[in-house]
Amino acid sequence: MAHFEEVSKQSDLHPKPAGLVLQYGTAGFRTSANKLDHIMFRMGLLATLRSKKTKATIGVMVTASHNPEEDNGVKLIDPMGEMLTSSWEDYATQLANTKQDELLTTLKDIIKKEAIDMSREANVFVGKDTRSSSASLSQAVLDGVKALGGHNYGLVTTPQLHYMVCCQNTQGKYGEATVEGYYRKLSQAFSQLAKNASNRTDDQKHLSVDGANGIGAIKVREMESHLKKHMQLSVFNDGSRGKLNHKCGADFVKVQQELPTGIKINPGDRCCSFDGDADRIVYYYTDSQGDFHLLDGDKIATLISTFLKELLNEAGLDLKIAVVQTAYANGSSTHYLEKTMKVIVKCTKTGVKHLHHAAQEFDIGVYFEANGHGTVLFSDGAEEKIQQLANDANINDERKKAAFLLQNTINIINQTVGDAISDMLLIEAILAIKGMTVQQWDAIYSDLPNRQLKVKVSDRRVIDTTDAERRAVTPAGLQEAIDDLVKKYQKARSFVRPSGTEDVVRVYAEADTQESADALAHEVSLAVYGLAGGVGDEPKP
Ligand code: G16
Repeated sequence: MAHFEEVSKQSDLHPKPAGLVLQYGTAGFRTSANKLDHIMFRMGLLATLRSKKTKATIGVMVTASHNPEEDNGVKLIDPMGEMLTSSWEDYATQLANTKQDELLTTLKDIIKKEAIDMSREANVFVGKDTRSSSASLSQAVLDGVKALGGHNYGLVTTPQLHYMVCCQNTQGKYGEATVEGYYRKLSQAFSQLAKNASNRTDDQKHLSVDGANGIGAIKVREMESHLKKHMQLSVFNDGSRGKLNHKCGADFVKVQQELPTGIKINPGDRCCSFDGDADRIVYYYTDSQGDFHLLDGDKIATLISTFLKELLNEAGLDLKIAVVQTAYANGSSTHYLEKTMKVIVKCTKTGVKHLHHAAQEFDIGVYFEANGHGTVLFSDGAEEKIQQLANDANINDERKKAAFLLQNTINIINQTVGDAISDMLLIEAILAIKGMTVQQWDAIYSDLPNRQLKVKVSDRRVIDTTDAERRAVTPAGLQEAIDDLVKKYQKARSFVRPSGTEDVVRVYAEADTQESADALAHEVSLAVYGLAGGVGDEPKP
């Protein structure tokens, strides 16, 4: 892109449809795949600029994650494997929406504002999910980075790309920047942890995985041979037949609170679902009555933070641990974490980028969205203290073992972003070490019944929120209406927010019974429909 003429020429091959306006949302750009070619090309350009600016490798992931197969999307990954910094999200939106003949001017503006030295080298890692549109769209990204040395990783999960970007920019300190290197690092840590479990039967080692017919299924199969001794996997919805995310995957299971299609299990079997790009995971099982039980991101955060707190106690380490959640966190989980576990709990806006930043403020920050998107961050200081303790020859066996488990916990976790495969391995290791069944894990606390709904409105931007999305500021009267409805029910809570990945308004409600949660969610949906410009049929109970 030292050559603007080349940009112009290439850009003509990726024209922007007139009038189309898109925003860099919760997780980058997301919409129907057929509207995204120019966005991909332009994000290739932006990633190149970001790389020159940061003097580091930048990632571009082509995926629409939990959305239907017909959609696609793109998100940029910053040098340490984290999400693109927010000031550059604005450039992404500007570049996406600039008219075809003004592209060079916008590009030059960004270069000037950021004082980018265009003679620098750029390096961009590009990855894609299994959607049918992802091949040509990732090629459009590569066209954008073309003259500047983009590296095409092909099919990878989103967290694998985040991981490889971080490895590359830390010169291998975080690990080897290859998918094989990722498998090796995680599986070695898993084996070390699993060694500390008491003997388990094959049944206890067994886990059923719903791959959402996406990239996660392919990657977990690739990894299987590394895990064999300590884990037995059955992979369902592996993409050989069904459609991506259709009646399966983490989002379907969480929102519908039912088993995914295509999975064959017995009562009590431990199961999990990934989403379309394998950055989310939820667990579940059915009981002898056939009832479905979900263990979502809140239960995962509770399990992991309990495990870490116990290890810190045993190790005699005084490190500050916190759990970061969003408004979707079940009220029972927040209550349990604050009152019983006595850990600090923070609430941020939806989107892992917000949780990630909040978690960075603590020695150990466990962050999870209720939808199963999350990970654990260890500060440099915390890692050093754990390392020092592990190397200390004068400590007793209990402290030594705790330090060893903490070290391997750090290695099994993908600290760059939420990662279904890494989270799965950590959860499996914790359950094995604690000798805990999925039912015992589930019994730590009982979720308040809840319901999530979607409402179609003509322009979802009419809804503005505050207080980490727990209250609506506009349209006028909406929050008052929600407050009045909530008062009718016991232990009730409800909020609404515009989605950043789909063209809908999301409604969440919880209450003391499922009937009440369902009724409240429906009534709040009607209020949104009436006050925020609902389109189509009125929401039905
Ligand atoms: C993305 C984000 C998540 C967010 C989810 C839903 O997930 O990465 O942090 O919770 O979208 O966002 P919204 O409610 O704004 O549509 P994914 O798995 O689709 O990338």
